[in-house]
Amino acid sequence: MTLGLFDDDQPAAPQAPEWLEPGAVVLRGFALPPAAGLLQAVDAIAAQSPFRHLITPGGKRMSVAMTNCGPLGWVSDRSGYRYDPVDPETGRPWPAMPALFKQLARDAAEAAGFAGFAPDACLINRYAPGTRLSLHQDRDEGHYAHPIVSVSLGIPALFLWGGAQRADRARRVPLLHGDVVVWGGPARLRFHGVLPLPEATHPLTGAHRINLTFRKAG
Ligand code: MD3
Ligand code: FE
Repeated sequence: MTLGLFDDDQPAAPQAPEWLEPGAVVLRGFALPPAAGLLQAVDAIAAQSPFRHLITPGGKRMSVAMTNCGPLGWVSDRSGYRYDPVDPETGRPWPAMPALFKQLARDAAEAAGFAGFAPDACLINRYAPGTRLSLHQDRDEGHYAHPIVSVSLGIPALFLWGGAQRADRARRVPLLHGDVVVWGGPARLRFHGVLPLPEATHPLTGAHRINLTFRKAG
């Protein structure tokens, strides 16, 4: 068997969708064809709105570095979480969402049964070795009717897929370079997180994992 830790192990042919539960589906390798272009676009976005470590309402510095593109960006500070049309760091609108991003999000949502997905927010998370994202729910978007599309690039991570309560047992789902997950309907309010990223390097991202999450937030 293959561990799937390297690009060379990843099949070129489309993989069958893996359902985690109703409303949550993993599309293995769905973003492999555009991956290099996606990462180039991330660099261009970060040149305008740099990655930064946001502060939680509780005053803690998040270990994930974040930026955004599109009409709305997710931000956190001492006053709370919100979607903001302006990057508070630059005082300017977030960089535009590249056509490549919009098309990928739309195609992935359609492959999961959500036709016509048109996200207005793309949160870009950057993980370095040791970076983790503790269990949380995504509740800052009003539109639970729309799915969330997440794209994993670079170093593989172990994603935690929990239940409706924080204390519910979480399963560990490996997310590799090029994997896309679509979360909709009943799965939208599940607790989820990411285990600390291992020390590793990836040919396209070096010592990082990049995750794009596309949402309809406005
Ligand atoms: C399940 N990001 O940004 S992506 C987040 O890998 C976030 O960076 C993780 O959780 C990451 O909020 C996980 C997968 C994901 C994104 C949003 C979800 C899973 C989700 C919303 C609801 C349920
Ligand atoms: Fe989340």
